Amino acid sequence: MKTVFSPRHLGHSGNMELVAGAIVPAFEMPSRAEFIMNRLTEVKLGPVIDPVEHDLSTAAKVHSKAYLDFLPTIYARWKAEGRDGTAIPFTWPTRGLRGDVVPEFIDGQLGYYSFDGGCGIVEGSWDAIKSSHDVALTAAGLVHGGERTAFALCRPPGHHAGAAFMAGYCYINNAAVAAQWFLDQGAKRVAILDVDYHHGNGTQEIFYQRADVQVINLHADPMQEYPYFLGHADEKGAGAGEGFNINYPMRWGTSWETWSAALDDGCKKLEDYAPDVVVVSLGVDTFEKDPISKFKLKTEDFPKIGARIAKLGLPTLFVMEGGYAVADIGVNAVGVLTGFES
Ligand code: Q9C
Ligand code: ZN
Repeated sequence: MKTVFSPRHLGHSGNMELVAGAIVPAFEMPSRAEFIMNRLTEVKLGPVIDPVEHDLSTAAKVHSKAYLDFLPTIYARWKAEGRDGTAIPFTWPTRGLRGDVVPEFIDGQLGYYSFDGGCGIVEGSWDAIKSSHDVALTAAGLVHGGERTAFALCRPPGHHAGAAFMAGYCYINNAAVAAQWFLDQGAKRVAILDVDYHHGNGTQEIFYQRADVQVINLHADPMQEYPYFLGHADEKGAGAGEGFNINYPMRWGTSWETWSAALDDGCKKLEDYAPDVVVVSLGVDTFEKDPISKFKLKTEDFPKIGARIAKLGLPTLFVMEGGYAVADIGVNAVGVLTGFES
């Protein structure tokens, strides 16, 4: 299996986030990608190639123009206010406030175009975000070109980013852009299978009213876990998209037995949908030792995830999402990929 990877992710370094009442170094850190790279080299997964630059025309079909115009400008505007460090939002247009007027000042705009304080921006963030987007599209190109599978080693991740907001370490929704790109190349139906510990709220929102992308999410119950405000089992899609969004919320403490039953059910629904291609939002924060998560998957479980997905017999693009047990992230993420190939 080929991997697409860009060292430009390193621009997104030194980022901070708001956790439990404190601004702390972000759990989503550069070493995550480096551990995955080291592991896939160690097991000789296959060639690692650089991304090809892509313009934002596909991204503009899943994100708003205003949001995509805003993202690259954030840090320069932050600095222009005499600030340094991480640009972090602190105020949001919640219920009862005006969501239809975009404020002028940078702090107001950061709030307007975000969901939480876990999506800071530093000097090199935009370049890394753009490279992550290019990684996803380049890997999608490999699958479109006839490879059975490819691995987009994206950093930063994407699945919390919605049409017009960043959230939870995510800025551009790489998996959503890739799915849209497959459709633009002639695919009739694309399935996104999101196995990250957290609900992929951004992906759900983007495709909620559409029948051409089936979105299947396995995740921690939003009653207990971030993103809290989306990801319930009764969210099934709307309008033309009704029936094409499927959520499997699971309680803290979930281990392989329960989780794999949900995966199996999701895979059956995916087969019924008969997509031309599968995009896997690959998070490994379901791991028992993940520092911000509360599922109990073990290292030996990850290859079984890959094997189950392989059984679908469909062209499959893996897009890296979360996973914060840095010392184990390489073995676990690459475990899914080798399990797929076995
Ligand atoms: N107690 C992804 O996995 N913050 N994003 C949690 C820690 C949100 C995770 C705070 C976690 C977002 C791509
Ligand atoms: Zn996650």
